[in-house]
Amino acid sequence: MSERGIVQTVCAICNGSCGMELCLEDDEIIEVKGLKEHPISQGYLCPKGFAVAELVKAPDRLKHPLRKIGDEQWQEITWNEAINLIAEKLSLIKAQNGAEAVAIHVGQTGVRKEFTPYVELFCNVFGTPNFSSVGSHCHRSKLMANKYTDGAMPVPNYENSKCIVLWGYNPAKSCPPQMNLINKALQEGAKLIVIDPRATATAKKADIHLQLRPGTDGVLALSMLSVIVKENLYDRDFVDKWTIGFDKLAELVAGYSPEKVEKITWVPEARIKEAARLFAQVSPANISPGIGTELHTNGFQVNRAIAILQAITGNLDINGGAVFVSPAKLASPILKNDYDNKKPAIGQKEFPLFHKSYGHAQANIYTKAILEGEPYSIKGMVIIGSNPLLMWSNAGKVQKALDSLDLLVVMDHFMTETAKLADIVLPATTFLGRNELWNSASVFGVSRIGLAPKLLEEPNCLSEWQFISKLARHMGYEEAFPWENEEEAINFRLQPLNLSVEELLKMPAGYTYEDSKEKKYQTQGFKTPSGKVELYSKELKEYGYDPLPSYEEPSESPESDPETAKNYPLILTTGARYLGYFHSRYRNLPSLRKLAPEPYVEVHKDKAKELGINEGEMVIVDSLRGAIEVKVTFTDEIDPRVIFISHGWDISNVNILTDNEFLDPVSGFPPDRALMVRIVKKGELSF
Ligand SMILES: Nc1nc2c(c(=O)[nH]1)N[C@H]1C(S)=C(S)[C@@H](COP(=O)(O)OP(=O)(O)OC[C@H]3O[C@@H](n4cnc5c(=O)[nH]c(N)nc54)[C@H](O)[C@@H]3O)O[C@H]1N2
Ligand SMILES: Nc1nc2c(c(=O)[nH]1)N[C@H]1C(S)=C(S)[C@@H](COP(=O)(O)OP(=O)(O)OC[C@H]3O[C@@H](n4cnc5c(=O)[nH]c(N)nc54)[C@H](O)[C@@H]3O)O[C@H]1N2
Ligand code: SF4
Ligand SMILES: [Mo]
Repeated sequence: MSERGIVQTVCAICNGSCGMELCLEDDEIIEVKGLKEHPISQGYLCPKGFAVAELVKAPDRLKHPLRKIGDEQWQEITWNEAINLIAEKLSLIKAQNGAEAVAIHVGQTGVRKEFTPYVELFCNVFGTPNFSSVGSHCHRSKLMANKYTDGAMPVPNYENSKCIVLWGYNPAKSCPPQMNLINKALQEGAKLIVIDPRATATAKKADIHLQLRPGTDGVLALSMLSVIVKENLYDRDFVDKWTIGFDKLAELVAGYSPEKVEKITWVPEARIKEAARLFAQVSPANISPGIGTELHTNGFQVNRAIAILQAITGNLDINGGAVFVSPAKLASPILKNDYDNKKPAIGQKEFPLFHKSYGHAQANIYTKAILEGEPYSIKGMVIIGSNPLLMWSNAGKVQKALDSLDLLVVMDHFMTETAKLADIVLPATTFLGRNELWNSASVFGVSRIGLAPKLLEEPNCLSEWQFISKLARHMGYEEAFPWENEEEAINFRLQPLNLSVEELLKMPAGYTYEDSKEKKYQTQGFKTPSGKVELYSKELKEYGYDPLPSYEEPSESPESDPETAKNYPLILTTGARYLGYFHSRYRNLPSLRKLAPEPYVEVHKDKAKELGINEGEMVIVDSLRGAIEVKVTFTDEIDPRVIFISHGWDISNVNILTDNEFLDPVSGFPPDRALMVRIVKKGELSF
């Protein structure tokens, strides 16, 4: 007899962690609902959450491990066979080229997921320093900027805020439960400033929208600082007691008057002043920097300048400002400094502070290692929950690199463009098929941890933890991988909290591990070398970087390279999020595909007229890296000098156009949001 029941869990697709209620009959999802009792999402689910049954049952889900036996020809194999083959090949590469010739990459799927530290542990015991994650192009540029300014990344506390700045961040699309909190604050009278090259729906409801040239965020921030310093709008007491380097900062920002910066950013001088005054005078206030500030060659320093705005206005670690919330203290399985060899990780030399901060390789330059043997060759890669062919910058080069590996293993739900290049493809469970801890600290500033339990059996699929632990044990690493199952491994992680899986299962709303307190720095100081907010960072200077958040033009801009701009006169920004998609995911799910059926280049109609192109026409967009064909749609939301293309499509893959040569010098992040391109009518460019 079939068994039907209602179960509660948390959606693990994005960081929103919405409460979810599923009606299950055996292993079928009969109904998906938002969980009304969930303290943050309160019953909300976005279209992706509602599509979870479609995802689980998608007819094109991978159902078996596969081994490539010819061009687009695959043979079904068992998990044991797959693990044997992978272990054999990894050992061979290690014997012939050294363990460092293997790189393992975990994509967005692994962010804050339980399996990720175990994958890193596998790299440790295998002996490769080349573990990398999506942190190579997501979030870490701003995390590092905050680390080298205030010691840690504070989380905006929207609920109590009177002024909210969304800076290259649009949670209406990227994290709706956060947008719901922001909307509540706005209803209670909070002011909204949006800094975005696009007049998004969020920008349209802002009190002030600064519509800047993509990639000029840094100089805009310096100019806002110049107004705040000149007009004495900063918190003098906080600055005197808790910062170092204010005089040097004041000297720097004095050179960036709004009058001068208007010409660079395209933002009218009066608006820059208005925004600076509003932000500094309405308290408490906070800034949420999004990926729009990070995916630039100057993204690290942009985020230093933003962090400084947050700090010197006295909005750090206060309710309604941005607060420091510790992550839950979990046991880490990662073995530090236990590599067989001492080869540096890929990117360690080029981006030493990135490596020092995370101990990881910088995936954006794997292509160089693979194709040019610089600083040494990578011969094998295991890619878990990532789709580099569509998501990594300079995709043409990425394809060449992945194609030339001796071994490529991809673990995914679907036969993605990247999986098609693999030697072995492994079918993963969805988040409903594995045990998963969730934590609200870094997104909502709430010190709460909980468990989303395994709810479904997904035949022939393994969770990532199961795969990596089976592979490790098969290769003789039982000592490092003593856990018999996922539950034991999670119990190990929970030890410092004195909690267990069993106990967490009885706490559907989660366990609160810390009381929130304001101004913790008054007793503990800031987690920087000086214990203060470092407006001037000696450590940055020691590493050869600018100790102040100076502004550099993007690597590709009409200002930095006017010669190239003559041929490539348009500025391309890419990747702003669509509610129904998650990067390259879900174009195969009908309920989501119908929300955005095809990719477009968005062009202002005045520019289209000038170029003689029509709505719906296929054109070629060309950059210094490559060219793609894409359909034109008109928009009046962006400046005529800027065009926008969404990311994640296999047809019209915008990452063919993006760059992985000129990267942010501190974080190694790629410039996906400000590049020089041109639009050419079809037939006018051989392709
Ligand atoms: N539905 C959905 N949600 C997601 C994701 C998804 O793919 N789909 N991805 C998740 C991930 S991994 C991330 S990192 C987050 C990102 O979430 P957000 O940080 O909100 O990122 P985006 O929506 O990509 O970009 C935000 C805004 O940046 C603007 N922008 C573009 N260029 C610039 C610039 O040069 N300067 C400024 N100031 N703004 C610019 C864009 O116009 C856009 O409105 O979203 C997460 N949530
Ligand atoms: N041009 C441009 N490029 C960008 C960006 C941009 O704004 N513009 N944004 C960048 C950012 S912020 C990010 S985070 C990256 C994201 O880059 P990726 O991490 O490569 O992005 P996804 O498309 O989410 O790839 C995830 C893959 O994991 C699979 N998957 C989903 N769930 C699971 C699971 O539970 N287990 C396993 N094993 N696989 C699963 C999906 O099917 C998909 O193929 O892209 C970056 N690339
Ligand atoms: S916003 Fe959507 S994808 Fe994100 S957690 Fe909520 S339901 Fe899931
Ligand atoms: Mo991201």
